[in-house]
Amino acid sequence: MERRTWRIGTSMACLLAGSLLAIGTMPGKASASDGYDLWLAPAHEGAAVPDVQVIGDSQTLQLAATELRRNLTGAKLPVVLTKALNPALARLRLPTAELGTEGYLVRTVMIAGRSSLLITGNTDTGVLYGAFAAIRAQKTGADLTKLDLISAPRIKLRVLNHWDNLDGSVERGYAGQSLWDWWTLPDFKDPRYTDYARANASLGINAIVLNNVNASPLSLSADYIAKTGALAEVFRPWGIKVYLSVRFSAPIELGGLKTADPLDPEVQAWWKAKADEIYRTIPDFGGFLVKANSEGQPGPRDYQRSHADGANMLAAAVAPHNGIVMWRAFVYAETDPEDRAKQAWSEFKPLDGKFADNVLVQVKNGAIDFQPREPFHPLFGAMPKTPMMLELQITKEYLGFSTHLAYLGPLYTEVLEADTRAKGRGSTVAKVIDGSLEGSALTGIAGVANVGRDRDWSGSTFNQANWYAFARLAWDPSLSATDIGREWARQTFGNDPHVVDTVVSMMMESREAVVDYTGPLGLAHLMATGHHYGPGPWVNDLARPEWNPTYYHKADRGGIGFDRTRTGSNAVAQYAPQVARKLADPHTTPESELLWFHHLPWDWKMKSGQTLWHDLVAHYDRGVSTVARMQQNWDSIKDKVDAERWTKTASYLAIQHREARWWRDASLAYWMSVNGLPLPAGSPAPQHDLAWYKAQSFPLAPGQ
Ligand code: GCW
Repeated sequence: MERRTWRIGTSMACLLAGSLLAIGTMPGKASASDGYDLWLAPAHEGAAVPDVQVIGDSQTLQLAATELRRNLTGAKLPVVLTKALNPALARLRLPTAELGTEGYLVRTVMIAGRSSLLITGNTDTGVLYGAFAAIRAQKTGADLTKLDLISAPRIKLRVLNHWDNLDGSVERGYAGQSLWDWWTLPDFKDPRYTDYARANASLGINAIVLNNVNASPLSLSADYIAKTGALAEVFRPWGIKVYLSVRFSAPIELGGLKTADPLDPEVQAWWKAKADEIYRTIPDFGGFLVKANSEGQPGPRDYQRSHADGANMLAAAVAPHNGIVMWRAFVYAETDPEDRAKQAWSEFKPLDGKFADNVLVQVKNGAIDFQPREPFHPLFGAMPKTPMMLELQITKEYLGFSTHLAYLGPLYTEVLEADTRAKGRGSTVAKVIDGSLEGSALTGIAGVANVGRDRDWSGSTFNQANWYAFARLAWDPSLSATDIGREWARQTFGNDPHVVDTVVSMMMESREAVVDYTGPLGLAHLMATGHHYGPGPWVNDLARPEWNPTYYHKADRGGIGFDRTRTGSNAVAQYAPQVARKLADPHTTPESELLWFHHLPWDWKMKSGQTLWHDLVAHYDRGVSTVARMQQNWDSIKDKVDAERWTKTASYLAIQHREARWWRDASLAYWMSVNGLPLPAGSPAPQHDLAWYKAQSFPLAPGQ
């Protein structure tokens, strides 16, 4: 890769100061950065280039060597890159079996009489991951001569889902236009595609779905297959396969057939021929991702066929090429009066065991829709015979777009650590998706990408941490959100302990702040319509009942919350009995999920001893004051962070503070209009009346 794409626009002096910081010796100001380098800022120009020896011949090994030469500083020993099957390593008796197909080992050993840093794996990609692991270790303060790393990913498919449209827009994208310039592909391969692949490879992402799940049939046309092929070529040496979202009715729109019925032989033949065509151009094409019978998308239910019928038809088309199908369980229908939170389980649970071997069912973390907090989805643990993928949202559709600082590590680990109790204690969501609970061979995790053409890729420096955290957890779902945050902060801002501590403390309280000011105590889906920007708890006039916030909070003079117990929708019964029992009783339901499962009177006594109303207000207040504290923290490291990133973050925090107050005030003004209660003493009145909040309109909000 060309150096120029990784240029940091600044003076040598700053570069030097920054890189010294990076090895943890000198406090000072991190070098200026526009964020393009992500967590991979290169070593400074003057640093001694390490002696890197590659044994073997592949583009991937060469890329690994280039990375080490660019990034390692002060390596006192030679670095040797080679695959583990190299006979020269036999006498070292390395635990290669532990490494699988993508794992790595990094260790100081004697090779040809010289103490060397060996980076190895069973495959070229494993070696590449090892090189990035060594770089990461050094950048976070480890001594290269003492490195002893062995690691293999716990999840096979570590996927980014792009919701990118062919016209360049990105659904729920807040970092500019799509990275893919479909117009100039396949002829022009923007160097940025390589930089993107490299960033993903540095964290072990091995799969990219290029296009939106609300898919255009055109992406399966011959022209677009060629374009996809060009991207696949760029990604291949970085260990990344491409996948496509497909529109279920493509045989009609593209193929001119009269039906897309999955049991129709002509339809099956069309998909088979289409898969063959794709694989002729892209022999290692990964497979398909499908959103069917959801939010207006076509699907097998249009023909009275099941989701398994639909998925299996596509699975049969890609199976001869070792392709897979990721079939989303994010389904709910306006024609179905059942509680929206129950519909996916009702539809999919009976299909357990009916999916082909190369199908994974992709399930969002919660049963509704990527809200700032949701209880874990009841499908986890409920389909033991079906490989189940977890889908997380990295882009912050419901957590303040690109401007609010919300580190999602704690959201991700909260769901991964949730105990489904499907097979007794410790049946965590992580174990469901890494296959260890049921012994599934096919495992996967997907994140809805937050990247675009913004110079800093993700719309803000701190949004990069969410991409980073997703990928690190995809590799090892047992990592802690704090450790990941610390690791990211060190690579992003340098190793000054004060900076790292400050940044990590901001990150670790940020997601809870968003929960507090947008939807505390288990409230959710209270946002304004369409663009989902800002509060709209009063909205109750949309065509479909479950699109209205009032459907979710059910607030009235008597109380607030959605009764999902036996007296209500009984969604709790979809969980394993031990979990269901706990959630059926408001006294044993975690207060953070209270109003998700229960409709309670405003004067319900909370664990704090206060009424529900008072606690609710306290959460809103806490949300706003946490953002104020984050601002103060950021101010305290002004002289330690480069002006470019500091200023942008400070401006964004100011936006967040204003909008946190807006969310709080609008929500409280509305709740008070419903319950007629005064605010507790000391809690400031909303800045405007309810009518003012209702009158706000944002037709140009991004990401739609
Ligand atoms: O959260 C909702 C979004 C839609 C999205 C949908 C989904 C791609 O508002 O924009 O569509 O989820 O996940 O399919």
